[in-house]
Amino acid sequence: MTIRMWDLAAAEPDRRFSPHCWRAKMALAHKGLEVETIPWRFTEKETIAFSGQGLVPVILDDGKEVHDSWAIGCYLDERYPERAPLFACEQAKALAYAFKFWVETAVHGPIFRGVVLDIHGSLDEKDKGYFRASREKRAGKPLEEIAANPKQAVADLRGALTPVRSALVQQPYVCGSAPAFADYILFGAFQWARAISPLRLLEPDDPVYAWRERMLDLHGGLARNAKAYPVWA
Ligand SMILES: N[C@@H](CCC(=O)N[C@@H](CS)C(=O)NCC(=O)O)C(=O)O
Repeated sequence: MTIRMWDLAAAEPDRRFSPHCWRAKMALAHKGLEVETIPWRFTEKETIAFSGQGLVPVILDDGKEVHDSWAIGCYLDERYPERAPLFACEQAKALAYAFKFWVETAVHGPIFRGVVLDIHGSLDEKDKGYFRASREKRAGKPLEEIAANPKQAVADLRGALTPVRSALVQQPYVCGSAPAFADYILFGAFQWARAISPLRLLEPDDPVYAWRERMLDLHGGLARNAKAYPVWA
């Protein structure tokens, strides 16, 4: 039975820009599972009320509801152990869990500062007020102030990526010779930016750029073929 997934969309229903939803979609593809994605807007809380909370991704797999991208990754490995693992062992899973929090602070932070106005500009009209109010409350300042220095945001991002860059000089994926969930965690952040903003985050001579190219090609070009801005050559 096809898995259903509620997936954050901009005004254009096929512009899917959530970093957390991208993790889940890449994980589902990694497992070779069929998924039907349902475009969802920030203010459509009632649509996912059955999950008992208000964030996406949410999946329904044969009547079983799972929300939160990390929980979805764990669920998929438990439910489908015969398919390619997202975590090679408990130790790899624990390390990926720590990596997730690093990505959400060191990587999501500067990307958000770089693309927040593009996000706002791309949203369905009914979402714009909610997005502005919730993000301004969280940051304690107007969106325009958060976005005041995109050059600095890009420089901060490139600096933050130093440890991952060093690893990617030696190995093709964060997880080694083949991609796994930690790669999808980091990649979700890049696909978030690429889906919503023309801001150039990486230079082509950056090993992280080459990694992103490999990630874009995975699973039949799932991410590359999604609606997005071009990756600069
Ligand atoms: N920890 C959650 C975070 C999910 C999350 O923050 N989702 C965002 C989209 S990227 C959302 O649904 N936001 C709705 C809102 O802000 O009201 C996960 O990893 O899935």
